[in-house]
Amino acid sequence: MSADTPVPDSLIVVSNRLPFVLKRNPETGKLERKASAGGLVTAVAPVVVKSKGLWVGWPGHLDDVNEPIPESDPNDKNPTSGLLSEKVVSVYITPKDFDLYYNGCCNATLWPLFHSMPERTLFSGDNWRAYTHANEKFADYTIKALHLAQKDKPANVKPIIWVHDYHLLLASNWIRQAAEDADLKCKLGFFLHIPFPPWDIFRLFPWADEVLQGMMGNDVIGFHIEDYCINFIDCCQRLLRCRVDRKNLLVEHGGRTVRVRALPIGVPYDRFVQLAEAAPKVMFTNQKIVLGVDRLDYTKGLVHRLKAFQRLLVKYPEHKEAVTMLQISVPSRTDVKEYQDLKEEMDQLVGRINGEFTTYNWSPIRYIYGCVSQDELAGFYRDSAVALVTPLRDGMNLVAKEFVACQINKPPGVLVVSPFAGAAETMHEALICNPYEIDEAAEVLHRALTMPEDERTLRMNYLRRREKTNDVNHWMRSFMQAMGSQFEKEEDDEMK
Ligand code: GDG
Repeated sequence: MSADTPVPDSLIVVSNRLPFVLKRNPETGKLERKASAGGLVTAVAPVVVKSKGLWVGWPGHLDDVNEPIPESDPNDKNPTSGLLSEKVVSVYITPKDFDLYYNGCCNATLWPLFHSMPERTLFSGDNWRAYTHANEKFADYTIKALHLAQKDKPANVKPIIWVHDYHLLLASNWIRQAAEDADLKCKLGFFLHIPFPPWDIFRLFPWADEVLQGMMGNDVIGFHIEDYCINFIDCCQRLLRCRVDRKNLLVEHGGRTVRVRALPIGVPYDRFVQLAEAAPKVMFTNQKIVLGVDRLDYTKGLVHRLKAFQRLLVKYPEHKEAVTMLQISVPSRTDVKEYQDLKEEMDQLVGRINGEFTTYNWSPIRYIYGCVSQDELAGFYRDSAVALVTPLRDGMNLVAKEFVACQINKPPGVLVVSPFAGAAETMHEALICNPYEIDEAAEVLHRALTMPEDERTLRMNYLRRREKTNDVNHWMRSFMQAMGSQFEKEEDDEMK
């Protein structure tokens, strides 16, 4: 948290998962708490702690729901360590309901639909009902948190409730209504971490109106980029018949005005620089590394990326034995069939490409299906010649930004970004590559691998400067400011 981050009266964060993972130690039988090192938690948790706020979320499947959440290790320097168990509100959902809500509606329906992939989208009434039910539960627990946050505080305290992501699109409206009924004051904000699709895709969802009404419970809604804001405003106008102001990004609904804002997320830049400074040199190869780092997800364009690399080796054989592709694929949503199929496809493709090109002392692709430590990751970011960030669709993409932060070597490497990632909106000096055009993608990769040093340096300097300024603390600050000014300027917001 930076010194000038506005600290609200009390910040209540609501997200699908709590900001740490609980695991039972098989030897002691005790629950243990493992911190999350993600940028979101790093930026947000200290503000929750400082504002004496709370975090509402699902703790994982627990056999005994009355078992207390363990405290973190007092020597632990992680950002959630000040988040004591009484500052955490656990949302309990039965395993069966959680499966329909999370694997079903969230990951088999909303995820592909919001990434504009309707052919992968499963429409199921049962899943939707479980989603509705889960959102009601999250809303109930948030109201409990609001009671706790206001206990022993002056009557004029107005906590900020900040709801995150596509898992909780409906919760805000119920929170608002229940808070009003109980005469509890609060401000409500929402941030969507994935794209908001265009109207023509969004309207395919049979319960599209309900989703929009749920979101309308907020005072401020943040998206990564302006395109998503415009898509959302379009949907409100066309499906809910709201009055909208596109210039000022305002939507009027039920006598209230909701502010829509483009607030692009950043990364903990300084932390990645420190990790890159400390990481040992990557020793496994003396070839140039072309790096990919992704959750194993069909939106990330992994199959297209491998095919582009294969094409590069055919078109430009001079890269054989001179370049190695390192693809780190973190297992993700392994209960969902689409993800199991993708794993199968990737395993086969890696095998085919390696079979086609491997020589006595070189294999073109090193494929890690698993998670590496953040220290190790920083070393890979630093020592790679090219990072390929080529999703078919991506809300933002933090890997592009983390790579740039870790590029401390001179001369630096090259960032290649898909135009379909939110990151491409601001990372103007990256090489842009349409992942669907395999031939063209191979050309862009060749260009990146042969780019002169001075051009690499110039591009990387601009990229690094921008990401350092617009880091994750800047994002946090911008959201808090957007929330704060909502109430200072309430009267100005009324549309003429
Ligand atoms: C959603 C949106 C948006 C990856 N492999 C390892 C590892 N990672 C970390 C990276 C990065 C994170 O995972 C991935 O972040 P992304 O932004 O790329 O993607 P999503 O998970 O899909 O996130 C996305 C984001 O929310 C934030 O708003 O940018 O568009 O889809 O931080 O470093 N970390 C470690 N080992 C790995 O092997 N330690």
